[in-house]
Amino acid sequence: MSDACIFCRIVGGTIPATLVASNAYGVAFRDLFPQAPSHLLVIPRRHVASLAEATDGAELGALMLLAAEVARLEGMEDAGYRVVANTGKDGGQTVHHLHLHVLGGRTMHWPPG
Ligand code: DGP
Repeated sequence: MSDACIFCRIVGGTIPATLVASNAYGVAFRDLFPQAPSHLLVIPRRHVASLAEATDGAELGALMLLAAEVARLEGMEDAGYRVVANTGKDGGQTVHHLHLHVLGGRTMHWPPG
């Protein structure tokens, strides 16, 4: 847990966020700058800087299951949705605490920008 990390502070409750779901390993909340009608972020409770730093398969599995759960809660299961982990500079990562974007509610395009 780092006081300098926005997402650690959301986990700790010192920065407000709209929480949607959680499990033992992670929490899911609404993105402050949504890029789709439904845009959630799924993050680990402990500080992991990015997917490149991840080492715990149980943690990553739990985060993916939480992403699927929030997609179900948002009613996106049938129409589909996208899960993205921007990683590092070329990946476009701006917050250096591992997070899965869960995007849906509209048709996604490929290739991404
Ligand atoms: P990325 O660019 O992949 O690192 O995505 C970071 C996302 O985090 C971006 O979509 C905006 C979101 N975000 C940044 N600061 C906050 C915040 O304080 N609260 C919430 N809910 N989302 C945030």
